[in-house]
Amino acid sequence: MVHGTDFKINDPSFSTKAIHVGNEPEQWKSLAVVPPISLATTFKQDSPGNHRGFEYGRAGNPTRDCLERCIAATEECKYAMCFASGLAATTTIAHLMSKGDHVISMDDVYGGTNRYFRHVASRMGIEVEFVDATDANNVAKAIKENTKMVWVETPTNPTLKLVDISAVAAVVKEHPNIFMVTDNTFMSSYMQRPSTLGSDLVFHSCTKYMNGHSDVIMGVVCTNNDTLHERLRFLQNAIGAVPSPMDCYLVNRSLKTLAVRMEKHMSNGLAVARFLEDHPCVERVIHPGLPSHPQHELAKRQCYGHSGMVTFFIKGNNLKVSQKFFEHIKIFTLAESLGGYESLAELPSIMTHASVAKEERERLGITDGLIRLSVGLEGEEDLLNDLDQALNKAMKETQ
Ligand code: P1T
Repeated sequence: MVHGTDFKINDPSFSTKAIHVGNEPEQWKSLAVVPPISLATTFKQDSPGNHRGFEYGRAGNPTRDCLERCIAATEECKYAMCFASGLAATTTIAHLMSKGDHVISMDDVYGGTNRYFRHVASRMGIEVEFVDATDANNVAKAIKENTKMVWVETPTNPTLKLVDISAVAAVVKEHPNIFMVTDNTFMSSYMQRPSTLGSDLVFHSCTKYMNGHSDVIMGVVCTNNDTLHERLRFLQNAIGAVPSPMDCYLVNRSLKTLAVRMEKHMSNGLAVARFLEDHPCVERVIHPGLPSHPQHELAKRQCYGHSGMVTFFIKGNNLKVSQKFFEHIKIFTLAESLGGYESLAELPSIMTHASVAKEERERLGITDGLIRLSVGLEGEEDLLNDLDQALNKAMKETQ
């Protein structure tokens, strides 16, 4: 584990599962060590309705099946179901509800999740209420007769607030009709496993760390709950927002290096956070691994470490200075998304969270001077030097 941190000790068998579960050569006649990409959309039946596990590609596909079994193992879950994007997974989860149901969502979530709840789910008669779930009491207070789902994201995108998963799960468990979903995207299954803390469903945008190469859009939902699994498996086929076999192959391939990638994301991310904390052109740095993070103790109790996500407020905290910073970065690339091997930087107020109303952004602290970094796997010194020169130039040119 990275120098100077004392997060929970991780499962020493994590990589063994990520490499082998669902990838057993014995499942193929050829004994292929790497699962084949099965492009077939349909599968021969022995007699009508009598098949050997696969019938039609939307309902099930051998390459997707390998990936789903592998992800389930990394999340310590019985089941995983993959979707064509993170938002396709969100949409499918939302179909677990009916008109008139009430949803409690963490107030600080990915802009697209916020947009889906506010402008899509709500138009289908689902009532969505946003609360600050950093305090589990706020969730308890918001529960109503018709509450069906509690949705949390931790750490949040982009302000890196933490939700105490066990505390919220304890509130939810008092109400047998309510299920809890945890968006684990910012951590990957290597750094945090919400099902072990009581979350009924675990969600990822696999587009991020789980794939880690910025070349696949995909989502996944994991669970140990047989009833939720059965319904979601039905919806996966009935709604049909499934990923392609090629994408399933790529994400399955990427999981083999998840542990080593995450360790390096964490060490580079912490080096960047510590560097920025001492930089004269930075107002404040947010990183759960820093003692200055208000929920540092919770982070150490809940997580096995942190990813490469670092958020900071540039000095001046305005658009002019952040725009100059983005003009000068060279190794960091100005782009949306996160979790890939390459370092990215973005301005949530104008990019990933532009769909969140201005007043709401201001209340959450998503200002024009809040810069989000997805620290990649490049050389640490190169990353620090790049940030240093871009910050210094941004300051000089705006004074
Ligand atoms: O992009 P997609 O695979 O559909 O996943 C949506 C999503 C869900 N949850 C979290 C926490 C996310 O960060 C995302 C996607 N986020 C970005 C594209 C971004 O740059 O923040």
